[in-house]
Amino acid sequence: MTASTLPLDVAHIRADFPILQREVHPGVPLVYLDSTATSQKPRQVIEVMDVFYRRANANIHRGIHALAEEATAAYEDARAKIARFIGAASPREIVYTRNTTESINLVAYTWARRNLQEGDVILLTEMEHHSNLIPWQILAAEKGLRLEFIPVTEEALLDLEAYHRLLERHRPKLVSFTHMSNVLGTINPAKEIIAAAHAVGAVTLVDGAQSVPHLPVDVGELQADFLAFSAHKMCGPTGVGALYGRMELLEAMPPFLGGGEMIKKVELRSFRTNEVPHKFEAGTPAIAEAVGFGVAVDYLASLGMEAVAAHEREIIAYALERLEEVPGLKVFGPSAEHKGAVASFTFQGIHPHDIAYELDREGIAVRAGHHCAMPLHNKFHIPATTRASFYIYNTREEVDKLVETLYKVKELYG
Ligand code: C6P
Repeated sequence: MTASTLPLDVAHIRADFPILQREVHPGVPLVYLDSTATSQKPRQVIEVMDVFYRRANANIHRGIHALAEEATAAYEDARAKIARFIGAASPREIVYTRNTTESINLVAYTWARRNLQEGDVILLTEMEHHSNLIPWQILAAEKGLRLEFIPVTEEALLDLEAYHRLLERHRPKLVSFTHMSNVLGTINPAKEIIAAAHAVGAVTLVDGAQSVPHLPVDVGELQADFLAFSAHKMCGPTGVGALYGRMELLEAMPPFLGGGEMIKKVELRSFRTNEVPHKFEAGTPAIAEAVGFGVAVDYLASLGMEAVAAHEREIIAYALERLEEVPGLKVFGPSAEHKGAVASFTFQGIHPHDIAYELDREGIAVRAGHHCAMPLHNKFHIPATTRASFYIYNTREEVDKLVETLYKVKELYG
């Protein structure tokens, strides 16, 4: 299959991403296989942010002048687009944050700190990114909470039987899990996990950092209580992310950070909080970035998330097939049908940093290391992996280039 017969019109998409036209070294074009770390940005996003600063820049929710009103409208329109993109009932259920990490911390420092008591259990999984682990470790130490973990099987899937047993045994107050692993690519059955958690009265938080950019995600369909995600992994800018929260929960939560915008009334020794979502948005936010986030969501919606997911299924199936041909290379993660477009691998004892260095010499950008998931690497008894990840603009030809270059690396280090 060539680029043009893939479920997306990849040639057309690639033309929207200026960075993909550049050479990384003289005469060496970029092959960007690191979208799990951050995606590239289409010109539509870059341009809207440029236009914002050229024409509409002002602080929001504060001024009465024309620019302030335009900036506020653009910021709030973007919130409405993000809400529609994930099927939220109202834009008010979208809280702007800096990123997924801050979204999860917001829940830890407000909802969880208010509602969890000593001895309560938070159920996580063994495949969490540090962002969905450390906030809970910090809170557990502060409040005497217990952390339990859904095990990962040898096939790199969550052990759902163990999950049901853990729910019965521990009756957790919160189940917080990654929808898609940034290392294994495992796509977890979020709807089933959430339904079972709700059956024992637990609140659920979905780490959507890797799912929202790559799969159709609808919070109504999932019945998620909280969903955290970042703009920069889904064609948007860095510095802005979102927390979706069910309105009833957001209404009852105390504020996160204190300062301007999150208040309705202030006296010297007291304050009254603003309405949701402003209650959680203290200080001047990343305004141009939020506007860029809205356009990123438009961009993905115009492609269609079903088509995005279908494209990635094609690419990862092809990548797995090609990588498995390479002697001495071992890809971690489940079989293609359970997997997003992420291939983390070890390669016959060659250090992942050496592999990444050699790939870079050929213009191929991958990530090497523990990918902020040290416990998961420990589970598989490896310190690090090399990770190639794919998105809407990647082609089979780029997979071929990766594989060819890996053969060269093997010759060099083998
Ligand atoms: N993973 C990676 O290279 P932030 O940094 O807050 O936007 O996203 C954090 C995060 C949370 N959960 C998952 C599953 C993630 O993959 C990430 C970010 C990047 O794998 C950067 S460490």
